[in-house]
Amino acid sequence: MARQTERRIWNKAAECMDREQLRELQSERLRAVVQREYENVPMYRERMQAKGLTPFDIRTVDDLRYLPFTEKTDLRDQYPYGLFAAPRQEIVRIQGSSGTTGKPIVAGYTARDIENWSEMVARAVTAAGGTNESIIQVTYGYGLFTGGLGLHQGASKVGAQVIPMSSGNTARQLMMMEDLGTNILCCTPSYALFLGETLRENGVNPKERLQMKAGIFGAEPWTEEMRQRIEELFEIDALDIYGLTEIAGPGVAFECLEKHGMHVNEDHVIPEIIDPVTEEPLPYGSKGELVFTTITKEGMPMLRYRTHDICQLDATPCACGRTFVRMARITGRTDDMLIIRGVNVFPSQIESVLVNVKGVAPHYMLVVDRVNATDQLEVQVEVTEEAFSDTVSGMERLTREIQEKLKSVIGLSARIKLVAPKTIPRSEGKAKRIVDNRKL
Ligand code: DLL
Repeated sequence: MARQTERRIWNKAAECMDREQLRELQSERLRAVVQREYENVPMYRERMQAKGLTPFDIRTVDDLRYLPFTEKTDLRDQYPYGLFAAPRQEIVRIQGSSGTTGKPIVAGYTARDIENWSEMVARAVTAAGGTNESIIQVTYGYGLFTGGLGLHQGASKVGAQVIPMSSGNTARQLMMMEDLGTNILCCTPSYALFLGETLRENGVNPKERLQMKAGIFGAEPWTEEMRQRIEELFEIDALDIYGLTEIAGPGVAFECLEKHGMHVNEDHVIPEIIDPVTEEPLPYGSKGELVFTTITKEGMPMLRYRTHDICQLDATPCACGRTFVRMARITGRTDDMLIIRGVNVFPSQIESVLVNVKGVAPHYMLVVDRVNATDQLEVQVEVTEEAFSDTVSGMERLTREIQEKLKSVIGLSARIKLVAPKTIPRSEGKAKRIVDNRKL
């Protein structure tokens, strides 16, 4: 395929900016965001004061290292509005994601935040070949999750015809793809794989019946092998997109056609790689934990947000002409968060449900597998001695109760397996609660 790199850049002035100039811009924006946090968010003011810092101490991006970190638990502790840095009347949107226990974490956006976020996604859509001629099917979930609305806004910004399918209903997704002539599909890579396999099982030859050209896939880790398989199934270019609710949503970084890492939108966020244990910043090329500081956000800016995603940054020039650094695929996490069917799940969320169910003991094991390209979660949980001697219908009732409560907290259906007392292995150190059989 002939590469039309020039036409595949949405905002050349920003995306191909000279790196010295970018550094200046980042420093200027960093000063403004630090000032905003210090004035409006007590948590940040107190943390800076505890380190003996005032906003005047942060002059350039080199001073970033002195700023305090932010953790997901801070969003939980400040839930819902404690980290908002704009007045109520200026917040026009709330999005959310899983917290570490029962409550979600929420992010607030001003109108300008939505505009900037759309800009970031528009760059990703353009890199995938999206234009005002394109038909783009958004199969990420709409709602608090940032995937649906995020891709929708970016695709609308480039003027594409958007089909807001949201997730689920495979037969309908494939029907619309064929009938409406979708060119770009946006969904999780595992769902893309499932859609592609279903398509082939139905005997559809994409070259004859579809108009598909590319896919923008993210929200969960995937591999080069998965990319190849999806590309073969649909005969498209499959590109990665990364993001997280705390920082904006999808579009924090996106892949170009070189398929060699995702360009980080560095005029809106500053990425760092740190050693997760010593918390010291590491040079480009080192593997470590990814940390972001937002530099244009108004609603809920973040200083040095620890993503717990493990990856590397590459600052060498990219053949596409963009100058933004590239982040490698996410290879793991420094915490125990799982991503199941694109949904973030913490074992602590599941535990918070189980401790409130009468008849079960707080001993459990999570077994994750991928069957027919779809993630399956099994929760094995021990019942108490009394519940164990209950009738079959009593056990069924218990299973249903756990299933329903879990669904309402984590938003996913899980298979519940009740097991006899004292059968889940006890560990002497840190409990091993996860068996992940997916081959990533
Ligand atoms: O998953 C935002 C998103 C939506 C990204 C659609 C891409 C496409 P959260 O629900 O807050 O936001 O989850 C963020 O998901 O810290 C990573 O662990 C993981 N993640 C997101 N994108 C990727 C990716 C959205 N491309 C968390 N590869 C992040 C690997 C990803 N992991």
